[in-house]
Amino acid sequence: MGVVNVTPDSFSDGGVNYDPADAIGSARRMAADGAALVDVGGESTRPGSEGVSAGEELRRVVRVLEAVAGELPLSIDTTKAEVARTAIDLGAELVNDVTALRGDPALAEVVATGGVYLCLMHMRGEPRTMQSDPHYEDVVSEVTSFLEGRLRFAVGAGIPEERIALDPGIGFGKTLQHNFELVRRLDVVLSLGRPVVIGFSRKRSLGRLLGDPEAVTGSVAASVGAAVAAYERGATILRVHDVREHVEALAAAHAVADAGAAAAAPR
Ligand code: HH2
Repeated sequence: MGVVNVTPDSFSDGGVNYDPADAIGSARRMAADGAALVDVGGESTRPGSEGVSAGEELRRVVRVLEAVAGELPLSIDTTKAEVARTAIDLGAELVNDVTALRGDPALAEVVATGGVYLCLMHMRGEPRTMQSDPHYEDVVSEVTSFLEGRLRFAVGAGIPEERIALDPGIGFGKTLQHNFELVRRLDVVLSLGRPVVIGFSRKRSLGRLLGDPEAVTGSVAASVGAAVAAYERGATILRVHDVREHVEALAAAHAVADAGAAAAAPR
């Protein structure tokens, strides 16, 4: 899943794709580089961000969606029903909601009636405050039981279970240790029986891991390492900014897994 943030302030690519022409070019390049899906967003959820109105979000994303809809598979990164409805009308196939249907009470019905896929993500708190001293007794079991509850809620709202993916929400109300522990024990999240999305790409934990305590982004190389680790633990959707690098690394990791499967097959 390639990331196109049509925003001035996203934590790692803010401004890069704020001009619709740039965003359209990026989306096309990501698809050409091997992205199976391009996730378009018009609101930053970086730590400390305040959010924008639905009108502003639509102003940012509609021209991009209109230009590439039908040409490449799209998802919409939004918490708002109005934005999701317009994106679905324009051809988006997945709604990526970082609030896991807790933000806008009208969103579940929009997803259900639109017949599209849904990603439910874990977030502790809200973007404005989520990174101020997050605390868990056991991050993996708490995140997993939250996702299980949101999955039940979504199914109860009429969204078929087989259309739902789950995401532990790397960097959303979590310390560096929490983020790595969630990937290390991804089998617990996978035990819910749904595909798992991981978005470690360029996140600050990767920069802090490499020795900069004030980092607000992580390097591409560290992002690729985290993505491969997540893939090897069963994640099947990797949300990334640097598509080509990830596709190449994952092709190699996949070839290793495939070689193992071939060796184990009866002759
Ligand atoms: N991360 C971000 C935004 N949306 N969605 C899912 N499912 N998983 C994630 O990890 C995730 C997400 C934050 O990254 P980005 O979009 O690059 O930045 P910003 O929110 O500042 O626009």
